Amino acid sequence: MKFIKAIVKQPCENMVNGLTTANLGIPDYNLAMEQHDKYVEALISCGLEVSILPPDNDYPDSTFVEDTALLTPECAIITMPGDPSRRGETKSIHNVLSNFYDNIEQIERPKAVDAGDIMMVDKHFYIGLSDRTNIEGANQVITILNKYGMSGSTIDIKNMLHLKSGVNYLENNTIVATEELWDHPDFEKFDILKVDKDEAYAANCLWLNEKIIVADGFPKVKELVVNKGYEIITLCVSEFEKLDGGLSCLSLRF
Ligand code: CIR
Repeated sequence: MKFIKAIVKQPCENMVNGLTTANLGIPDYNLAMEQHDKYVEALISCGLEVSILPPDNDYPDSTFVEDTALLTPECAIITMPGDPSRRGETKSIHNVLSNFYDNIEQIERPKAVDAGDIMMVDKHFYIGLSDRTNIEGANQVITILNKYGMSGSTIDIKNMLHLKSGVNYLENNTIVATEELWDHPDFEKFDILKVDKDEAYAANCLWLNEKIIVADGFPKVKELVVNKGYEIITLCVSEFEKLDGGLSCLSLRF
């Protein structure tokens, strides 16, 4: 797998009104902008060409572009975000993706899918059933994937916002996962880097062309990833953590 391009959207001042369960306080917009700039630099240093979309104050959570589309080697699937306040975010993403994809599919209401619930492992996609993604939405994604010669399956999740809040694929048959998923039968075949409860946030690591971006401030996860032989980049994303967002949420990669 090689990623060539990424799409990001700058945070907006209205991010202070974003959805959250985190209890970590209100994000500092200026600091979020600085952290976002560093995030873009990191993507570039991993070899990606990055399209930077301007902020959109109408959608406080719109910097979390990952949720708005599933990008596969064969097609893009525009999602139907599970929270009504985020549904309008897909329009600008659809517009920009039409510059890159001939095949663009669309999830329709009342189905719901946030792509933060979808983990790609080669041509198979694990889809978390969460408060944001329902079975009808997941089934529509699987039907579309099948049409393009790919496959998908569902995973029930409980104590996390999105599937990728708790598990991420680091290529090389390796996943990094929080406790809820360590013994999941679907993940038996993988080598699992086991993330302790107190560092659960950092399970949202991002594999990009042989490097792994890890959230700063989580020494045990950093050690796990380094000991596995990966080259890492650490980034502080504290202002996005305040809105339950992690490293993967901040970009679409393809
Ligand atoms: C939300 O609750 O929708 C945003 N505050 C955070 C979205 C994070 N996205 C992700 O995990 N893919």
